[in-house]
Amino acid sequence: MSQEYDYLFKVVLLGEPRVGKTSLIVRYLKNIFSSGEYAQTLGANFLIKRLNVITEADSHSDIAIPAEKRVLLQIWDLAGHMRTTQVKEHFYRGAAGCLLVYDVENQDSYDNLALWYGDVKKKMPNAKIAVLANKLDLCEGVQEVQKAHHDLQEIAKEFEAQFRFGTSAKTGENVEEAFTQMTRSLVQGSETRSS
Ligand SMILES: Nc1nc2c(ncn2[C@@H]2O[C@H](COP(=O)(O)OP(=O)(O)O)[C@@H](O)[C@H]2O)c(=O)[nH]1
Ligand SMILES: [Mg+2]
Repeated sequence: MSQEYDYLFKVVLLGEPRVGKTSLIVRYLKNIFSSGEYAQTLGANFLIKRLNVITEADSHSDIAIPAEKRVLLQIWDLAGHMRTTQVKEHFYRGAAGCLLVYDVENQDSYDNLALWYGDVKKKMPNAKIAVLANKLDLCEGVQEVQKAHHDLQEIAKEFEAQFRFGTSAKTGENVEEAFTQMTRSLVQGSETRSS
């Protein structure tokens, strides 16, 4: 029997309680949104998503043909109100990518993201990093949206994040894009290393 996937990656979501980590995962996996708080994790350490990504043609290689890769994504969610210091080793172990999430309407969640980032640098120094500014749907007017994007740009630069997205688990804006971009980036990273 042929193997069912080309790559398996572990991706973790980090950030303060209530920023919408679980909602983002539920939106991505089930394409639904519930306005109630998800009290706990989804009852498991992680959830699985299968997806195919097309890698970009590699200009440094003779074979400049984009290829489709089958990926199994292991998405890890944080239980309830775990604080950074309590995050278990097994949560970080083997993670290839990290989505750092804050809430655009919650300044503390923005300020405290540095604590999570510090953890990431210590525990998973080679992980690819994305910063997600979630709840973008709550921004009112052009100015607020602009400020949100400006803040996001600043923090992504500070964290040397590979990419950043303004998201909304409520409307679905950029949710699939964020996970797909992370996956594509992980595939590309692996291909470059192995060639
Ligand atoms: N308006 C809005 N509310 C959101 C969004 N994402 C999550 N929420 C709400 O924020 C609260 C916390 O979400 P939850 O996913 O449990 O956050 P977690 O603790 O980070 O996992 C819930 O009431 C969600 O319905 C979003 O993008 N927009
Ligand atoms: Mg949660």
